[in-house]
Amino acid sequence: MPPVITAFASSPDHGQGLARDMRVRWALEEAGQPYDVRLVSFKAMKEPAHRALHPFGQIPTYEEGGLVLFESGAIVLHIAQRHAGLLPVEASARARAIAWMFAALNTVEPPILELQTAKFAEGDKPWTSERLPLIKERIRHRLDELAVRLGDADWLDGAFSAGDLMMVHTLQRLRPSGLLDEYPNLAAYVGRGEARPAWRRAFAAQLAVFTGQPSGG
Ligand code: GTB
Repeated sequence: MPPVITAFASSPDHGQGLARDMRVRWALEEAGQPYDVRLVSFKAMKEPAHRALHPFGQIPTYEEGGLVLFESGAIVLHIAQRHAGLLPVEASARARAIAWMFAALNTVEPPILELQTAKFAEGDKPWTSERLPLIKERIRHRLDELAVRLGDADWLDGAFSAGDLMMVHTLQRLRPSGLLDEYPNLAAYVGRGEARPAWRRAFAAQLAVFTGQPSGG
């Protein structure tokens, strides 16, 4: 039985791949593993059946045999540890790739999430116009550092890894703000991620949820 993941029945981004099931889909595609998807409504996410899988009532989740996982980072790490293609075999390189996964989630993503919250959840608050430039500066600070480290390399540490997968998906959320385009090497890095056949298959599959058209894969 293939693993079953959960995704939005109706994603607010209209299938643009920004919801975090995209990370799991992409990892499974990189690993060449088939999977099934169970779509959940916002209402169903908060009901006991889904909360039994995800204590915070969110997507994505991952069910495989008796194993149930939540948190996109933990799910991608699980997939990467079980299947070839997402983590180097050599122990030190493997540890460094995992460090990049954590860097994406713990160091780069938090200010990006702050920007989303400020814009979409607190956009009507009186302090938001003053707060937005501060948040953008915090993001730029991280992007400056990341851009220097990446330099003109294709990927963060040698071959493409789960660290790049998490970082590319994290950075994609910045695109509408224009901040990503201030960093040509990071924009090109995200473009390389999106050019990967596995990314394209994953994107087509989650877009098909929105369009109702089969993704062909
Ligand atoms: N840390 C968790 C993880 O990495 O798995 C965070 C999970 C999470 O935030 N899930 C979101 C969710 O279920 C979907 S991905 N939200 C519903 C809720 O909390 O009630 C976040 C997301 C949502 C929508 C867009 N979008 O439309 O652009 C982008 C990202």
